[in-house]
Amino acid sequence: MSLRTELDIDIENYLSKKKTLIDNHIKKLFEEDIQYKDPSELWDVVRYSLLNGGKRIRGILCLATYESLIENRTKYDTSFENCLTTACSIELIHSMSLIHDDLPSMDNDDMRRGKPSCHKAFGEAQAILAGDAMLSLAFQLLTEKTKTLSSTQALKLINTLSKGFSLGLVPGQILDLSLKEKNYDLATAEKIYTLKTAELIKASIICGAIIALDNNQIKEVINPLSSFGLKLGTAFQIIDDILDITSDKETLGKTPGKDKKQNKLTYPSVIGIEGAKKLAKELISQAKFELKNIRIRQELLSLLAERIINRIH
Ligand code: GRG
Repeated sequence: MSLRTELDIDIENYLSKKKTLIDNHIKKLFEEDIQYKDPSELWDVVRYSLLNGGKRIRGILCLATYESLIENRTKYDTSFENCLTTACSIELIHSMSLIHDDLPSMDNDDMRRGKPSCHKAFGEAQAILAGDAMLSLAFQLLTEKTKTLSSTQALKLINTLSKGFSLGLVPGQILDLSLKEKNYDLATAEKIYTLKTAELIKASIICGAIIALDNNQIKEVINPLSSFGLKLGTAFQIIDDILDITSDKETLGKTPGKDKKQNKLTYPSVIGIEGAKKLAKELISQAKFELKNIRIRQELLSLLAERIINRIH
């Protein structure tokens, strides 16, 4: 693998190669380690939900941030594997949130990534428990399989991802669930989107920086990168909500039109589809601007940001 140079990135090729790397790393983990086989009633459910065609955007953003910040080849080679393991942890957290999101007591969806959602395939108890195992396994991997990282770095990764979950995803989900049928406004939509989606995207980007940089260097980039991640994450969720209205079941891999049916607060429901598209574009250009004042090769993250608003699923 070579260190990327500016101006020669084929973004589709980059996304596909990194997705394959992450998928293979997850498969290797489950194939090699006997702990993750017994009882099959648990690990088969985990495998079903984890290896079912996710885009791996969050894991890829972690790798891309790492690659955009790292300055020497030797360090790149030593730590790439740590970054790949971290990308797997991130995808474990993300995938378990989708399992729980699909449950009847939450978003109640029968389909995910083009297949029956986890509880539809295996039952509710199994889906809840598989999610629990995936969340804790994500943190276990960061302590066991990132051996060439310092323990300070490993702790920082754990802190960043656990905060993304406890202070991001979960509060965002609870606000989202409680808001149905109540007054809708843009500020509330922004708060929910930031928590539910953007915080984990931000955390994924910060993890890449934690692996690439030392303590002092991190201080210089943390605020602009956090802001980049939050803006990108909000745009990502806005596009998700637009696709819920404009796309079909086959392309989406899940049931479209659910937000309207459930009377959910979304950007399109407050400012319309065109207003939401415009806002997503504006957020991406603000996000890209955040990269201008830090020591980072900007092109890869900028291209990924553009690609995220042009996505079709
Ligand atoms: C486990 C207690 C507990 C709570 C979990 C369910 C939950 C809290 C949070 C849900 C957050 C959620 C589902 C946000 C939606 C984010 C989103 C846009 C998901 C779709 O992401 P993609 O398009 O999916 O990256 P793929 O399938 O490509 O991975």
